[in-house]
Amino acid sequence: MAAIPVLTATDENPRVIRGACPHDCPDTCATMVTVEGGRATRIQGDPDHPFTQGFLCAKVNRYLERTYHKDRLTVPLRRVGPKGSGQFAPATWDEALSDIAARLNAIRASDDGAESILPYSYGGTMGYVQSESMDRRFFHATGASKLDRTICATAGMVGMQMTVGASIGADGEGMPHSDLVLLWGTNTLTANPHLWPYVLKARENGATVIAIDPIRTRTADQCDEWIGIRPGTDAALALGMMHVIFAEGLQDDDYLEQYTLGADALRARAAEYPPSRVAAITGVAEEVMVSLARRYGSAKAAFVRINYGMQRHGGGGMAVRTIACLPAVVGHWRRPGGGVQLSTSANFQFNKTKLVRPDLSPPVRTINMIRLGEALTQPDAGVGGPPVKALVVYNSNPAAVAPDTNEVRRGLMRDDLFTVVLEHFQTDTADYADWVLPATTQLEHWDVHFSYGHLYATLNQPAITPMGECKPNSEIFRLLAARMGLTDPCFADDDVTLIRQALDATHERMQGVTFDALMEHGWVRLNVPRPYTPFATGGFLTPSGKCEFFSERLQQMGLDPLPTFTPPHEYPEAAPELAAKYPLTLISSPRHQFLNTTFVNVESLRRDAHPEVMIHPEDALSRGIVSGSRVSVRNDRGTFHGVARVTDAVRETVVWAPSIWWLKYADDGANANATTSQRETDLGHGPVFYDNLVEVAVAGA
Ligand SMILES: Nc1nc2c(c(=O)[nH]1)N[C@H]1C(S)=C(S)[C@@H](COP(=O)(O)OP(=O)(O)OC[C@H]3O[C@@H](n4cnc5c(=O)[nH]c(N)nc54)[C@H](O)[C@@H]3O)O[C@H]1N2
Ligand SMILES: Nc1nc2c(c(=O)[nH]1)N[C@H]1C(S)=C(S)[C@@H](COP(=O)(O)OP(=O)(O)OC[C@H]3O[C@@H](n4cnc5c(=O)[nH]c(N)nc54)[C@H](O)[C@@H]3O)O[C@H]1N2
Ligand SMILES: [Mo]
Repeated sequence: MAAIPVLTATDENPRVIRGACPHDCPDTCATMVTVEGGRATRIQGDPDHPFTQGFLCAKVNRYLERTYHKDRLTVPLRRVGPKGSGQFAPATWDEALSDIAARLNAIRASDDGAESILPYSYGGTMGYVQSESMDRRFFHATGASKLDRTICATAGMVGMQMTVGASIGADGEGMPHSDLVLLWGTNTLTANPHLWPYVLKARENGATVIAIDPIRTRTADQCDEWIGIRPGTDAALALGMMHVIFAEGLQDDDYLEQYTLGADALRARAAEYPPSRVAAITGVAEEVMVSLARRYGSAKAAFVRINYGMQRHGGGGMAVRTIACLPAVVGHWRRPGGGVQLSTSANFQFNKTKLVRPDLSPPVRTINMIRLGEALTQPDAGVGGPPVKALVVYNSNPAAVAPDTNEVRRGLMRDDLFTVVLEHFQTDTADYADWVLPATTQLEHWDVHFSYGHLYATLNQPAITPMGECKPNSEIFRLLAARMGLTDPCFADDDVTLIRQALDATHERMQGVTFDALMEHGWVRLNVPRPYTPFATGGFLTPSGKCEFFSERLQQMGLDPLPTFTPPHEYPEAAPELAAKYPLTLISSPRHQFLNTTFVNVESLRRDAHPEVMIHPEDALSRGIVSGSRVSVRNDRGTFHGVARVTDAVRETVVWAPSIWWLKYADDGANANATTSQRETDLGHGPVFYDNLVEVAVAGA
């Protein structure tokens, strides 16, 4: 590929500015933005970056269209109509900041105190500066309640912590050395597309590629095999694989002996999962399961890419933990391309303490973000303490993404709730705000990024000046801190200072990750070998230093210390009455062209699309549904509608509603989260978006 000239900011036009894709995706691409006459005219992937490899995804190729969208918010807006009506009038920054500062300070001074202020943020941008620095300092210093940011990954994260010790796993760059690739609960081509070239290289080198997913996704379609497992039953499949591996002597006794804890106990547990039992639980035929186990057991370096889809079930933490045991049973961690990868995030050791200043916070309560509905509608926020009286939302769109949107909306409608939303667009959440503040995009601000799918740190330099009166999140919190009389000198740090503080890290993996190196190259590999084999000779980050099949920590938490199959909350066998009413499991994983709710309003990506519901021919037939029928999807929590597509790409009793739609683009003002619950996973207090029984029926026009 031709080299792209990278010029410095002082050179003549056109300039190429290096950046980072800010989105919540494992790929964290290195971008190059061409700027001509002050306007960004082109965005492309860095051809030299080992993961980005010069291409961007369907969505981020449209980043300029999104940035220059006619609906970009460019001035502060004050609500002038009823909540939810979307009626706003422009205001000055001075008016907005004065009013917000006065309202928040009044709450702090009231009997309920500062804990009745709740920040709400998630992955709109993944950069440290705009998501985890000045904002956190601000809320810490005001004494606001803390937010437990569980909405995506904590079940799996804790599952990994309990087993290998941290969110660390196999390096994708080793995948070409693999002789078997399992894409297990991951829609790679949609959600992690920059891993795909490595999957193809492994296959060129002779590897078989297998997808394990209740849906035959576009990824599964490209694999050599698709195993259409029943949702929420992955731990049983993994235990069944271990059963066969131990029974047939395919385990690596030396690795087990040296680097694991509880191998005998695991072997006894696996013995409880013979193929017949596993087939009954998982819906995977015995011979398919046994063949998978044999191939896994006899492979030299199988790469198991698990992703977050499988952990969105009641037993999701245990599912991840159980699968994470597999490479230690067969010793695949020893070799490049072998092991399991959920996330690479814990390899990055930025100086978060300096960034977020936890010392500024008094002891306060913590509210779980997936229970926002409950927090806003129950007087003691469901966790004790004062009611939530102010909500400050940034980098998130909870009206559409949080589970149980009907309860969330009842909360957002409260007249006594003061809501501030920092946004690029008038989202469903912004419609409920008292103040909407216009925020900059990644083209307009500084940032520095980790990745959860590779091992490169990336810098983002601003390419253009902020649109209209937009300000970076960091600046908005800086200004609010000043208005509210917060005087700690840390509120004066500018964005480049924040980046330098993040990089002020001592961990040996961070050596060489410096501001100068990032300014020069745009991205820097962590100080680890390439490919990286973190557990080739043990070195697990658990208390014992071993891969913990037996976990004393789980035992202390009152949980099963060994891997086990934990059924979903809405498991038909355990809840026959519920299943009689609602016999189908709804999966609402991402639509290829959307990034959670980001990009839904970009016309070239939404096109003429409408919410869809994929249903198996047998399930459709018995309900009189044909492709094109308008259907309702419903349970006791709520209802949404979509257009049916009858397809054998979903297994029987599973329906798929590609997500996450903006409520305002749906003809009934609802999306899949009308039906999802605020219940938590077994580990990590995570959401159970796909552990969701529903019924589907033909609906009137
Ligand atoms: N294009 C695009 N890319 C994205 C996103 C996006 O919205 N759009 N979102 C980003 C974010 S925030 C995240 S967290 C990741 C999400 O991406 P992934 O981690 O890949 O997660 P999901 O897409 O939620 O689910 C992946 C697959 O798991 C399957 N699945 C569901 N339940 C089960 C189960 O019980 N067992 C098994 N084996 N499979 C199951 C689903 O059918 C789906 O195909 O992607 C990121 N990348
Ligand atoms: N039913 C169902 N629900 C789900 C999921 C699912 O698969 N199914 N997935 C879940 C998952 S994995 C996740 S991670 C969450 C995602 O939930 P969120 O993190 O809320 O993600 P988005 O919906 O993309 O909303 C991010 C918002 O941040 C804004 N934003 C981006 N950059 C900036 C910035 O610099 N400043 C400010 N102020 N705003 C910015 C964007 O405009 C966008 O509106 O949703 C969860 N909800
Ligand atoms: Mo996510």
